[in-house]
Amino acid sequence: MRVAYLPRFGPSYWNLEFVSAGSKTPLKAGTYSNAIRFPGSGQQSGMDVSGDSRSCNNLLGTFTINAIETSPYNQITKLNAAFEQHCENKTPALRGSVDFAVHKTGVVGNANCDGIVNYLDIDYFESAVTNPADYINSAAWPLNNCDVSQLDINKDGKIDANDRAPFYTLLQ
Ligand SMILES: [Ca+2]
Ligand SMILES: [Ca+2]
Repeated sequence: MRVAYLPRFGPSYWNLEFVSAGSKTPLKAGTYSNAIRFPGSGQQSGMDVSGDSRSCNNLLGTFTINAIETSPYNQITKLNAAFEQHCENKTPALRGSVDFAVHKTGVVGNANCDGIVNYLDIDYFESAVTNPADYINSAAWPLNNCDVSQLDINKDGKIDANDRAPFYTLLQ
């Protein structure tokens, strides 16, 4: 799971990654202790909080998921978590929390999350249909908190080629 804070302007950014041991089990509410640097290992959960070009080579930490929700499209729609991270396994700690929710514009077909549907959505829509994971994980502003469900134009629970015809109808 990855949450990124990438402001449109300014130098500051944060990147937060959390994963359960073995990367097999979806994260749920609870505390994950003795986490090592993302992606963890088969026995240890993984985490990595970095920002402004600073990060740990190795780390030991703990993170607590207070609330997490995902959409049928495997997008994180809500996250409330706290973390403590010790770079290079040393005593000084980075402590913080993240409270995140997708921006639900409710505008069907609005692929670039700017509130309206027009030709500027075409490239983003095609990216989502071709590779939904890439679209969801896109580092490009403003997609990180876009509500992906608005690209399921025909409301069948999937974002795929079957949404193409109704999408282009929206643009007419
Ligand atoms: Ca748009
Ligand atoms: Ca669909």
